[in-house]
Amino acid sequence: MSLTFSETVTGSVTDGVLVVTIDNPPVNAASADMRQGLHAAIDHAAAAPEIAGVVITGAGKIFVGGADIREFGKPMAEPLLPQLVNHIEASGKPVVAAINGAALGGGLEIALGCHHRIASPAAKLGLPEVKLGIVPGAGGTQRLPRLAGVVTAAEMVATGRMVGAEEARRIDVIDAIADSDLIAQAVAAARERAGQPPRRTGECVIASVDQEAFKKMANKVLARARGQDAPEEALRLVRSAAERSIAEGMVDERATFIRLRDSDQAKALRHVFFAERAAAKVDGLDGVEPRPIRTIGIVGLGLMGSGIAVAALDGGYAVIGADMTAEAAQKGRERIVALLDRNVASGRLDADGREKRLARLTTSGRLEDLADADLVIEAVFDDLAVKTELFQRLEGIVRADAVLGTNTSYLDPDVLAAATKRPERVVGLHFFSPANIMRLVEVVNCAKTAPDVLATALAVAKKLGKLPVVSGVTEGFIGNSIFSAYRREAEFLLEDGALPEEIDAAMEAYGFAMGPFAVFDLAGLEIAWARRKRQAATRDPDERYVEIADRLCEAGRFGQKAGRGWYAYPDGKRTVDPEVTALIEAARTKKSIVARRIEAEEIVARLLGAMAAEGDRLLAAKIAQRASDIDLVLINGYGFPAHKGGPMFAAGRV
Ligand code: 3H9
Repeated sequence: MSLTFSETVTGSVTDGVLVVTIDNPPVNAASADMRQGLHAAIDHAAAAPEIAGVVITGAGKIFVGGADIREFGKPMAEPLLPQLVNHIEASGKPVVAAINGAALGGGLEIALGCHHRIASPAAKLGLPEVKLGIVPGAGGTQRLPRLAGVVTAAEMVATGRMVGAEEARRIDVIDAIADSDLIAQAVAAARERAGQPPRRTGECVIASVDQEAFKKMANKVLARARGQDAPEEALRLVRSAAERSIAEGMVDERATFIRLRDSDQAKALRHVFFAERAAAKVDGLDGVEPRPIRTIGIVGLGLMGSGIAVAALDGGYAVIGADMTAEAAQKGRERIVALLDRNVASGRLDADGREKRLARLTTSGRLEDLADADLVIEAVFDDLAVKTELFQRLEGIVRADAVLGTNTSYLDPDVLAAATKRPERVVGLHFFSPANIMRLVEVVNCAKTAPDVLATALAVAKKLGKLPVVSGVTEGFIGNSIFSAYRREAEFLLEDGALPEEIDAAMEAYGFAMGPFAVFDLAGLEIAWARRKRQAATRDPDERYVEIADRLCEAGRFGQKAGRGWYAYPDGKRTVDPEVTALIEAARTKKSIVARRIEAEEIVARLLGAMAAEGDRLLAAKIAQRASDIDLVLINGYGFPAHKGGPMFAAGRV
């Protein structure tokens, strides 16, 4: 018999156990209707003598994706999620969570309120609330440490890290992994526990806390959290779970949750969350099927190419890495192996995973060996003649339907495409270095790119675990266009009176991991110098042009690798260099600029303003589809602090 508890919650009785299914697409979020339905289901079981226990599961591939983020900021209907979780935990009849897929945030909190947890092998569990600028608000900070211990729980809550079923079992967050039929196993578990006092997580005693381990973990987490409030609050709440009752802990947790939920950081991070989902929706691609890609060819196995190769191997593809000579290909192979080894050393990859990846890799010094590739990505020297010749040679090698991707940063991919016989198969795939780590890929929709080629590039980037953002063609695409505007304004600030260390300090206090001048030094100054020299002949003489960077390069100050740039690096440590200060002062004098003191607030406002103005230009020119795409590019490729939402959000453009 089928029972209906609400629009999103139904039940059926199997073997005397009420199996409750949450069906609230797309992610079974804990909406008001879902909470009411689940509450009613528990009441129904309590009142029905023929029911021995309850199983809670989710329809489809997800258990519960968390609280409904769209309800944040609106008045909440009862039962609130913490009330619901307490109600489940208080049930006199055993309640078993059959975790069929992702149990995240409020979803895991519901599972923690159950008396027994069984997960399917593919399930993912976690409390990712800090990624939304909040802490869990339905007991997660109090119940997770009662199962996993304070240190493990605090690390999970403060970083938002998800764990798979294996790890969840190891740290006692779940009781078992289902072999085959999850629901049958959960029903059997409920029957077995019928009539016994339920094991309530909230009544478990917390094991004593290893203070040293906690401190070490907390320092690491806080160093990465720079300026964000939620991770610190998460650490505090989990730690104090060991020192007070769950009721007291939950009052504090709830108050903290509400305070953070209404904070600017949380608003910014919610914007980022929805921006990521919006970026996947690209005009003109509805119903367009990507081409099937199994084998990815990569030409040029330098730093960028080998990073892309590792990303492609991680994504499950067969990879053919090619370079101009057998020797260069061998060097590339060694680079790829070294990157995999590094992942093994850091625990991100196991030995088996390394072997499986290497079995899918071939390297060659002959382009002809790319014949089987479904997609070839070139990552050779950023020179139009070199890339054009390469694409023309590839045309004689790969199948007619193979896709050609270019990783150029500054060249015009339309010119490159026009030099080929089938420009419709050319697309830009602009990775960021190190390509196996950085999440952003600018997918460049060239003038002639076919819709299914664009869809293919997006699908591949997604499978590599990347965040693809579509850009139109303009010099530097979205990211480097904005970054150029940022650089230009930073140099104006120098002339006007600020020093590199003051500008960097202001931006670092704002939330950037590194200020602009530290970044220039890290990236090296010579490429931008070469570009400025190329542009010199066509530059408008009335345009404001700051020569200080040219003076630095002329003095051989090419950045951190050279040991000197905007800063000096004695023993590798970034240090203010009076020689640079003198160069800046000389440049001001030459232009008769009287330096004035510029406060951090003005520095931040001017740099953000310059970025947003360039963003406006990109939107008007339809280079970017939407303001939030620009925010994602800056956050994921250029270190813009996510908790400020990106330059367009910060400037009120969203
Ligand atoms: C929380 O739980 C607080 C509690 O502690 C306290 C409460 C008191 N709500 O990602 P996808 C939408 S905070 C509303 O492409 P996937 C999403 O916008 C929450 N909507 O799917 C998209 O909509 P559209 C903690 C949500 O299969 C659609 O679902 N939980 C929510 O690749 C598909 O999303 C999290 O932070 C939501 N919670 O991945 C988990 N989640 O189609 C956040 C998704 O209109 N969610 N949507 O663009 C995720 O990580 C992924 O969505 C998930 C599925 C892994 C679940």
